[in-house]
Amino acid sequence: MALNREQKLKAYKDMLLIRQFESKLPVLIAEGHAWGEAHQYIGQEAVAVGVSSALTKEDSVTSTHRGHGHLIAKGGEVKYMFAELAGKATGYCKGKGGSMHITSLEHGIYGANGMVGQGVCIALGVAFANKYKKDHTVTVAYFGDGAANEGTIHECMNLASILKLPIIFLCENNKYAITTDADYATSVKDISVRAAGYNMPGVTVDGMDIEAVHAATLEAVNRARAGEGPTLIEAKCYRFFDHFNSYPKICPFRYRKEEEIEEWKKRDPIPAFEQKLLAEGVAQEELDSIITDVDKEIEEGVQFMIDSPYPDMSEAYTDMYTDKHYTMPIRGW
Ligand SMILES: Cc1ncc(C[n+]2csc(CCOP(=O)(O)OP(=O)(O)O)c2C)c(N)n1
Ligand SMILES: [Mg+2]
Repeated sequence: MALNREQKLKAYKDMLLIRQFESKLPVLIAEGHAWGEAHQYIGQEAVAVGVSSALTKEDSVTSTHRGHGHLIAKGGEVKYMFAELAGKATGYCKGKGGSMHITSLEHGIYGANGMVGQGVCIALGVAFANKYKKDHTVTVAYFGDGAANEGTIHECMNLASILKLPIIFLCENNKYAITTDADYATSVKDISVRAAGYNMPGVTVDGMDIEAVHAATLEAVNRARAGEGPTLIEAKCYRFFDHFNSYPKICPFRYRKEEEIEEWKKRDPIPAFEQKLLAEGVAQEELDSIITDVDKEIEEGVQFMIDSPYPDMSEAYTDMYTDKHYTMPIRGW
């Protein structure tokens, strides 16, 4: 079923929230509020939002190192996300997960993942458990074009197929794995054709078009819920910025042409969707008020992050899966 008016406006808001969250992040890192690297999702918003618009709250997702958009699209609140990225006690993982391991089981997010491809293995376990419980939920395993060439993905697709697991393999083909062009590193033009090798449907969809992503995901969701097993969806998209925020500083090597970036930016999913909504009769004022709401949510989120405390020192070893015997004693603690 196509998105209705209310769902479309929600999707528009979610795409803007992701864009604004990701735009704010390098600023917060430069100002010393947040830590680490930011793998920005800017340019790919239509994928996460299109996928989540076909899921229910109970459905699950495993994410990647470029995972902020996946969590926001699944209902994550930006204030707890900012706090997490700043290592604050109020963050989704009490400040201990950070950008690349942010998790919120309440939203069905079984973690972002710094290990490329490994979220897919976790998704397989989640889907297996849910099939066993007969709860009719679906799990989406996000991975990139780079991850698509890792062995683990292929093992997971085979197992999911023979066990008919309710899982969607969602490949975000943004054309690059750090600096490696998918056209060079991948044996096929469309990654979706690999589905045939695992006896499951495979489809390539325009990842810059939120409604196209929604439609393809919904079909796969219906199939999974009906017990018919997995689907591979390849969403062709593009990241507008570099691999992570400070990447150009450590690697000035230009691996893509400015003209290519400009061409993709012309297909920016947000203005494209905005034009579509206006053509369908949504008033500019309504879109403006959504923009104002998003700006406010971001501003309040940043303030929440700044006002939040760091975790207490006594929390250093709680919620951790580290054997105390193998941790290094830290001087002065
Ligand atoms: C197992 C593993 N190998 C290598 C890396 C280093 N690494 C981090 S991101 C990345 C590229 C991933 O590309 P892709 O899957 O296309 O995701 P994208 O960054 O484009 O979203 C690599 C090689 C890693 N983190 N984990
Ligand atoms: Mg990629």
